[in-house]
This record gives sequence, C-alpha cells and structure tokens, in this order.
Amino acid sequence: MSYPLVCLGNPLLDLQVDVEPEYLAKYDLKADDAILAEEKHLPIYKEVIEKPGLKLVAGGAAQNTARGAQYILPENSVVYFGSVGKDVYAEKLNEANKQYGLRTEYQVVDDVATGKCAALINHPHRSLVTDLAAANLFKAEHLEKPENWILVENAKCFYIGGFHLTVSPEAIEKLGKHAAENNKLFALNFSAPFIAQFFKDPLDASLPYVDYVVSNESEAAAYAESHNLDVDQKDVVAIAKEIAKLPKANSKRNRTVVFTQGTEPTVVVTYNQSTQDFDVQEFKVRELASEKVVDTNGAGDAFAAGFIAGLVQEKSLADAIDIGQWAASLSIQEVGPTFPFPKQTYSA
Ligand code: 26A
Repeated sequence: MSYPLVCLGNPLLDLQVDVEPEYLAKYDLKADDAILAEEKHLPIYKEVIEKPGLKLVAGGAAQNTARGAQYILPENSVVYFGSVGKDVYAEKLNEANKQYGLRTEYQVVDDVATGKCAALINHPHRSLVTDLAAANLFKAEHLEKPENWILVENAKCFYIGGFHLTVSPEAIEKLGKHAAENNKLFALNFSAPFIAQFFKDPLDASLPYVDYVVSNESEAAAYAESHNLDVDQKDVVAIAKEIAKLPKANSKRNRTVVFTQGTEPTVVVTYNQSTQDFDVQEFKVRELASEKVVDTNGAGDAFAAGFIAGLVQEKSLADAIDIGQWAASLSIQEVGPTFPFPKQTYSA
C-alpha cells in the first residue's frame, strides 16, 4: 500500500475540562500554553477525572493533524507513527483514528500507560499539560522495520510534530534525511514555545531538512528569543525571514515559513534560494461569529491538517492556506481537536 503522507508525533488522549483561572494559578499554568508535566502537576490528572463535564478526546498534536488530513484527503492517504501502551486509552485513540480512516503504525510498549494531556479550557484559552508516558518511548528503530520503512519509501510528504523533538530527534532526522535525499516534502510544526526554548539544539538540527515550517505567533517569539534574533519578537515577518533563509539540505525546494496568529492574518514567507529574495504574503482568516466557537484546542493542528492536505494534493500555496483556515474553522466549532461528521467538504 502506498500512502502519500506520513506523520510522526506523540499519541495522547486529551482529558478536556473547563477550569477557572484560579485552577490554572494553583498549578502555575499560563492560560494559553502547552507544557510537559512536572512532578507538581501530576495531581491534575486525578483531579480532572473528578470534574463534571470531563471529555475524553483523541489528541496528540501531530495525530490530530494526521486525522484531519485524512478527513480531507481520499481514503488511505495518511499513516501516523507514535508510541502507545496497551490500555483503554490506546483503544480510544484507535477508535477515533478508525472513524477518520487514519492508519496508525504504533510502537506498542508493555507496562507503560498511553500518554495523556490535561486540556484545561478557560474559554477562549487552553492550557495543555502532558504526561507523555508511553509516547516518550518511541524509537527510530520502529521506523526502520521493513514493514514500516516501506511506508516511508512510498510516501511523498512528511509532517512532524515539533513536540516529538522531546522524544526521538533520531527518528525525525531519519525521515528528514530520507525526504531531502529523495526530494520529498518535509514539514515541521514548532508545536509550543518550550520547544524553541528548551529543545533548541534538536530543533536546529532538524531545520536543514524542513521545507515547510507551520507554527504560531507565540512559538515564533520563543524562537526569536532563544536564538537571540535581532528583531522585535512581535515582528513575525522578520522572524519568518530568519528561519526561511537558514541552510537547507535539499536545495531543490525553497523553505516556506507559515505563522498563524489566531484571528489575525496568517503570514507566509518563502525564501528563494536562487534569487536570494523573500516572498511575503498575508492571508486573512475566515470570519466566524464568536458564539460559534466551541473551543480552540487543536485549532493549530487543524490548520496544519488542511495546509498539509493541500500540499499533498499539489494545490497552490494560497489554496493550501485557505484549506488550512477552513479546517481550523471547522475544528473550533467542535469539542477538542475533532472534525464534524458527516464529513464536510472544502469549498473556497
Ligand atoms: C510533548 N508535548 C507536551 C505534547 C503535547 C501534545 N502533543 C504532543 N506532545 N502537549 C499537548 N499536545 C496536544 O496538543 C493538542 C492541541 O494542539 C494535545 O493532546 C492536544 O490534542
């Protein structure tokens, strides 16, 4: 079988619940952030289980994007790799992926629980606290198994959750090298500010392989800060230019950096290696009445899903952005990082 898109990330089950600002304050959490749980955060998982209105939804940023891309693309288009345990949480993930027709090739580990993310909603914000557990145990060797590597060889596009830089930079490098050597498309999401802050070295090591960066404004600012860029941290165009012109392993493709900014326009910067010029574009987001917004958990993943699905279908950059914005507007009208069924189809 050949699937055009291969995704890699940390499979998580989201424990989604509404909380008051006091609850976030109690655990030193920002209203809008995504972090790895420290010891002090662990009681959260027990507490949210008790909270009224708790929802269990399939999560994991790149898995959300993989499901979303499969939602948009023809059947059998997307394969997702990551690591889970043998438990009911993994069963929940399998159920959701099946509904979308997403093929998963999980590395299944014994005696460790499937990863979970407390998605603490204080509308319109969301604070994500993740216990990676089994998701932390993914190994590059899993990709190298002949039955998996054939899927890699048959793919034409790769999408990597930057969150996976905390788990297996080796696996990311393997896919990046393969993509560069075979002139295949390679996309990376910066995922969260802490990646640029605390996983700077593996991030920098992966960037030469990256043709498309998909990210948001707070991750752009974190990148600018950790790399001491001589730019205003709010100037996403200037930050995008710095990233777009970094060295590339595959000189046959230019690098494009896409920064979403919530309801503000999406900024897209491409560096043309031969002319050494930048192409800078801005795209307005789709308007949506605020009462239609259910929650923004997974909005960025949904954008990435539409965008990468557009690239897989070889649409123009502008069309791929528009499919991304359409997908994001669908997802924020649902609970958690999900899409509506019966399936909706894109129209410009
Ligand atoms: C390593 N970390 C912190 C994470 C995540 C994550 N996915 C992978 N790794 N922290 C939060 N998420 C997921 O992000 C989605 C929203 O964009 C959550 O599971 C949520 O579904």
